[in-house]
Amino acid sequence: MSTKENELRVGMVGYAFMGAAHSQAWRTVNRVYDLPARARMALICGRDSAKVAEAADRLGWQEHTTDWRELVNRPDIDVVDICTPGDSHAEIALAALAAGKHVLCEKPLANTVAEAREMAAAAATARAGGARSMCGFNYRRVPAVALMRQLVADGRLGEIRHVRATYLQDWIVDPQFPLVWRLRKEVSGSGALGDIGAHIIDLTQYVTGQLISGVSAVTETFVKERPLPAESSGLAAQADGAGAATGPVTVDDAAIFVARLDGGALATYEATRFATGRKNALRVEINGSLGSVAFDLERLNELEFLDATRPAAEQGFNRILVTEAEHPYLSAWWPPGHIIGYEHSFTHQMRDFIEAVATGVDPSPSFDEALQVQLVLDAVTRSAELGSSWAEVEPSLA
Ligand code: SOE
Repeated sequence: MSTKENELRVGMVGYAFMGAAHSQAWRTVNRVYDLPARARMALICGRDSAKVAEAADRLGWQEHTTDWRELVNRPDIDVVDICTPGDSHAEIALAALAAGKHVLCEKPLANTVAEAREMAAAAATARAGGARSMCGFNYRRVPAVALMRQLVADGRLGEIRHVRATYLQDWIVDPQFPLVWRLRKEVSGSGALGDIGAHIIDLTQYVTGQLISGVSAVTETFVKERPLPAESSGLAAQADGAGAATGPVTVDDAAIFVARLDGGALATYEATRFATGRKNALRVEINGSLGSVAFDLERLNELEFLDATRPAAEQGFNRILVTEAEHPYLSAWWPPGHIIGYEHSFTHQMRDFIEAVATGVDPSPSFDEALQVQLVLDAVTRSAELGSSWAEVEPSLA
């Protein structure tokens, strides 16, 4: 904390969907949680000066700029929060770490393994000087997901045998949906695989404590050419009108793979933007020798738990309503039974980040952990390119 005692001055780069989600969390976190430091929304950065000025006003940032280099080098900024597309993560994070800032970077960490390795190495160097870094896999911070992890860690599931994870969306089923940045490899690194597949990879590894060691994968790009967008916008983009010029889709629309986990479990993963009717359907089921758990993001205040040690007559999946003070993250929120939503996962993420930074502890997922997810993405891509042949996940310490 370089400025006022117990204050972390945040500079955020990006103001679209993730920028708005992070702003909401920075605004809320100290109002809900009693933390050793207070986050100040000091400076927001974006390419378009009129739009970033409007975003600063709407989202609650004190100042705005169009120059991210100014942001990372300003002595009064303690934390750099990166909410841009993947093609700028590495450059901004490396500059911020070199300037001694704490860094929070959206997922996936980078567009390539080489970039992710460089970022993890820079994070290790910066750590020696007291700068902390974390990657924003926000779904870890859904209370029901954290509870799943606790149940596994407490041995309630016994030996983990199966992991079944799907993340299904449908926002590009229409072939007229334009060629937004998420569909261009040079900007996003990959398609459904890195955007939503990365979430279920991180989530399942976090919950089970086991890492994916190898995969066999298929990927597909169903719609290979799309109209160019009116402007390079996000999920709600419009095409540039009838007869618009088109361009090639250079990422996967869907990625499906089987995997082995290093603790002995077998796993299946499916990430797609073509699951017609499924909007943001992240589901995970884990089966162990003593029980099973199932989570569905569309019912995020619930967790299904089967305890196979109970008498046969009482067997069956129980619905735990994850809304109680005894559950992770929830004692600071509402009275018993009052539900929370998507945005709370980001508030919880900021809570853990602030606490770690203020107490000099490494937050998780670290850049090392995010590099490991990147190595899984890479193995999936290699396997798919080689007709689904088995691909080992490279070790992070290569
Ligand atoms: C778009 O697919 C997206 O917004 C992802 O980028 C997010 O990480 C995910 O949380 C929701 O879907």
